[in-house]
Amino acid sequence: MERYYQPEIECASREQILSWQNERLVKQVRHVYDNVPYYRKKMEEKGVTPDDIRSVEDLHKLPFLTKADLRDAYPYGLCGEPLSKCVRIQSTSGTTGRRVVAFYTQHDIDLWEDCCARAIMAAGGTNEDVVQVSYGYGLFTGGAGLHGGSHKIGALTLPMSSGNTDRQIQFMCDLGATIICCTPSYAAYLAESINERGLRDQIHLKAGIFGAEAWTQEMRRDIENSLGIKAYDIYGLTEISGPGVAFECSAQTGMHINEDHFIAEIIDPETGEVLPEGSKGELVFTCLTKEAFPLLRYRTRDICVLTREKCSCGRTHVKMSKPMGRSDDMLIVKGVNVFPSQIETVLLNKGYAANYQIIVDRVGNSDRLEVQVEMTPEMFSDTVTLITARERELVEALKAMLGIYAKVTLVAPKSIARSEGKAVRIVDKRKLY
Ligand code: DLL
Repeated sequence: MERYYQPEIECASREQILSWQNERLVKQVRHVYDNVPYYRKKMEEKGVTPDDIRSVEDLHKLPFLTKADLRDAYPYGLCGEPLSKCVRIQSTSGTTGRRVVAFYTQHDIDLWEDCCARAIMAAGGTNEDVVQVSYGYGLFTGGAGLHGGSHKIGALTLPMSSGNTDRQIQFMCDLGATIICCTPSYAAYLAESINERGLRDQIHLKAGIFGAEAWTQEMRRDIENSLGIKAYDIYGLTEISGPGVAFECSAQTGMHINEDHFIAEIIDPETGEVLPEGSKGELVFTCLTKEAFPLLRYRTRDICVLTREKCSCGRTHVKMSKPMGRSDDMLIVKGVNVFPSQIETVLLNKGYAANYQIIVDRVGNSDRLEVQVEMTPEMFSDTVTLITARERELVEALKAMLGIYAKVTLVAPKSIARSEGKAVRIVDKRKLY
């Protein structure tokens, strides 16, 4: 079991980590150049050869990969191994209508599951735990990744997948699940359902591992309080394997990126320039150990900050902040940049649950922003005057946060459709993309 908390790797010195990265990068660039004609062409276009890449210092010479490249090369164009060596594909949920298909050899699956095992151990998991995996199984990486990680640490694994909330709660109670893995929005829904049924004292959860979508510190506190657990963030993306690329430790101050497998950079999303540590920008990953889908300098579109401050948990791997939005789905309303997480922060600070929808529309040439928010059951019996006053209060708070007017509509409890996977927070009727 100790194999999956690997202090010799997770707490290694910066020099040691760099030396692994240098050696692996050189090997990986050669592997990609020799086996992925699509990327070789991109290197040639930029006038770079594998001989130019001698260490991490040379990384900036390599061309970026973007989702557009994945689309162009779909389905096999970025695969670095013969199909006879590949044993699995996973795919994105395709909410944007553009599917990503990633390939894995058995070695890739093994390393991916190691990363997820590290995440579960960092959340206090051991082989004594009962881990309920309520991320979707199937093409989505959430179920498969956490399932594999849970097996690796020898925990009893409940492969629930998402949905069927009654059964989730029954198994959670009957089998004494101690760790739950799901999206934060589903965790909030489960918490609501458990408390409604008066079953809070029948659950034995101690921790939750939540990711795959943006969630705020306020939402973390809400889930922690309503379930009596510690809630850990986990990050990843299908292109770079899935969950476990980065995960939170007991410090809960950012997610350690598994630097023995991935090099992280922060770039200016407009210019592509590499930014100094501590800057806010777009996260870019280079896979060091993957065989079948070895993406180099992949632009995630996630906006965040990297820090190397000493962590109280002892891990030395660089930490990424929670993504603060995406460079591609950030809303621009009336010319102002709006991150859904800002709106969520206001709502949770004002005592609402994270059940809301942001609707953007265009009337004539003018953008209209509306936030529909569910009232709490207590508020629902309030007078119309009181409800109007609450709406006005939210309008003011949102204006202070965003700098623009947003219409606020308080709607009945439970009237916004619940999600078993990623919540649909934004309805952009302008169709600008
Ligand atoms: O969401 C992988 C995953 C599964 C991560 C389970 C964590 C837990 P995709 O469907 O490819 O993969 O979506 C990747 O989701 O680029 C981020 O924008 C967002 N995302 C993932 N984790 C987080 C997180 C999975 N912890 C995209 N916080 C990424 C905020 C996240 N956003």
